[in-house]
Amino acid sequence: MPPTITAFENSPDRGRGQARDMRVRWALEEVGQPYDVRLVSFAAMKQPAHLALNPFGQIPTYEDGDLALFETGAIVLHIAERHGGLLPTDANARSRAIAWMFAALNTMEPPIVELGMAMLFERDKSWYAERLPMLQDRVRTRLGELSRRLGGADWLDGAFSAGDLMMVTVLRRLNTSGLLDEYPDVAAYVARGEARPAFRRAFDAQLAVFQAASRS
Ligand SMILES: N[C@@H](CCC(=O)N[C@@H](CS)C(=O)NCC(=O)O)C(=O)O
Repeated sequence: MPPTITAFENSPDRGRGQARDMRVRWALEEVGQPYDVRLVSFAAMKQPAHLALNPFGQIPTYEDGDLALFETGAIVLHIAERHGGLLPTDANARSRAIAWMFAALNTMEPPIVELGMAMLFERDKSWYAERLPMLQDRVRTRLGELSRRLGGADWLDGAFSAGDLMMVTVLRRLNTSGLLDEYPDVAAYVARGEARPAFRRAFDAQLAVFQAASRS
């Protein structure tokens, strides 16, 4: 039996591949592991059956035999550890790739999510215009640091790894902010990730879900 992941039945991102099941789909595609998808509604995500898989009532989850996981970091790491192709074999390089996964989730993603939330939900608030530049600058700081570290390299640390996969999915959340355009090398890094055949397959699969939901 292939592993089963959960994803939005009707993703609020309208198939743009911003929902976090995209990370897990991409990782599974990179390692060539077929998978099943169970689509869930917002209401179902808050019901006991889903809460047993993810206590926070979120997607994605991952089930494989008697293992159930939540949190994309843990799921992608699990996939990368059990299949070749997403983590280097050298022990130190492997640890560095995992460090980049944590950096994507713990250092890059928080200010990016904060900005995204404000742009989505605070536009009509009196403080929005004043707060926005501060949120943008926090993201710019991280993008500048990342750009300096990339230093024109294709990937963060040698060959493409789960660290890049996680970083690219986090950076893609900036697609509508215009901020990536200010860092052409980071934008090119994201584009390199998006050009990978495994990314395309994952993207098309989640887009097909949205298109089917729109037709019904
Ligand atoms: N830290 C979690 C975040 C999961 C998350 O935020 N999932 C979103 C979709 S991308 C979700 O389920 N949102 C609906 C909700 O929180 O009710 C992870 O990386 O798995």
